Amino acid sequence: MKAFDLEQVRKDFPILSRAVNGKPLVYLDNAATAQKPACVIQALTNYYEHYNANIHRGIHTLSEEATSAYEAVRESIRDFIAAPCLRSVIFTRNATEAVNLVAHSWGRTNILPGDEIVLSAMEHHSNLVPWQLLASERGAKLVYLELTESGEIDLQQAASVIGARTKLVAVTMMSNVLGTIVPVAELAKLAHAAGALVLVDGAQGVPHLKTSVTELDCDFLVFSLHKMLGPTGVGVLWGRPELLEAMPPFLSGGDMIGSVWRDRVKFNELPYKFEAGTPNIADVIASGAAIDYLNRLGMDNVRAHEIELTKYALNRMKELDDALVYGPLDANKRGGVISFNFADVHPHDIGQILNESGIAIRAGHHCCQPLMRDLKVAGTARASFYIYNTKDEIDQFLEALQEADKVMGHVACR
Ligand code: 7TS
Repeated sequence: MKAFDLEQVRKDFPILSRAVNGKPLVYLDNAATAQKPACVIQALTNYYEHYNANIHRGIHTLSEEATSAYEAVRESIRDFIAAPCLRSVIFTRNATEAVNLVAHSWGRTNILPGDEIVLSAMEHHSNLVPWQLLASERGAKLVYLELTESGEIDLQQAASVIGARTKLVAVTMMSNVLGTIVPVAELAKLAHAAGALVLVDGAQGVPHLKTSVTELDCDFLVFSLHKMLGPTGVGVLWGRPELLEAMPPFLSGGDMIGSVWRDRVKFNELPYKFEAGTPNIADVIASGAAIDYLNRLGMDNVRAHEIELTKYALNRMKELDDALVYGPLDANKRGGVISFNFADVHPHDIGQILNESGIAIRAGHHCCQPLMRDLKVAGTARASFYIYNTKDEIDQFLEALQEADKVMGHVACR
């Protein structure tokens, strides 16, 4: 039985009916951002047409409606990540801003000279550069979880790296390059035994895997709504409430205050302490429609669909003699992200040839330059799937790749 009605799902996404270079669009760049269903686009227009107002301040009807719609999304997100309480769900601009919030607020208060921050070797720059800056400011050190040959976390090495000096383990839930699903709960066990905290970068994980902060056993979780059918400009930080209570504000100004005197300020309570200024009201509200859409499909079905597509694509890619595929080969151990190279062909050339057939993939370093250095490549081509992708699209992708392989010439793969 099909996990959901794929044809109906495709009809819900207006953009999927457009053509690119005279061919129907095949959108395989979902790890960068996902497309938006009509209900999300309508939620945006509906807000602006009917109840556009600033929130948390007005006593008029429009402001009350906007405030309750905005706060209802906080509750949807709390439920989506199975968080125990609402006040620990904080809206940011994106996952990157949420990591920066933790690095500035928790990091500057808690990281001391000689402390170690443990990252994996496949982190996106967003979960790497903020820690580099913090470490150099505080005299702390970055330590890395190395990957196995198949691009997975080596738990034995992790156990040898996470220790008394570790203050934080900051890891991705799913790699945006290798697709690897990280055993976060196992790492959290090691981290907590060493007295360290765990931050999970859920930018790739949360849109594709059923998520529970309790099961992950993490202390902070960050993610971006635009990768899960929502608009751009909305991210989330979830943190353990007792940690967030003890943290100083990140940005300051309106909304994050309780009372202000000429010479001092008393901060607002959670979550508002971390939401300074007018937030991205419209996009948060439309994010709620995205969450509702994913809930209607069911995250288990989303995952099942992606496993099926990934299995199919990995299998078909074996037909390409010249292709080198990175990451775990077992679709159950990875998300729907397939990075690959043809020996001696620049990934940008692959991307351009595919674009001529209306197929959108990404090529480059994917904001993971240290991982590219480990892989000894400048970049990779990357196809990434979501709920609306089909096996037929993967066939078109494979045909175009075979064509590209012919055009670019055959060079034996290593
Ligand atoms: N973490 C991971 C694992 C990511 O894949 C990304 C974005 C981010 C953090 C940052 O998310 P943002 O919403 O704050 O920008 N990844 C990608 C990608 O792979 N291609 O484009 C963006």
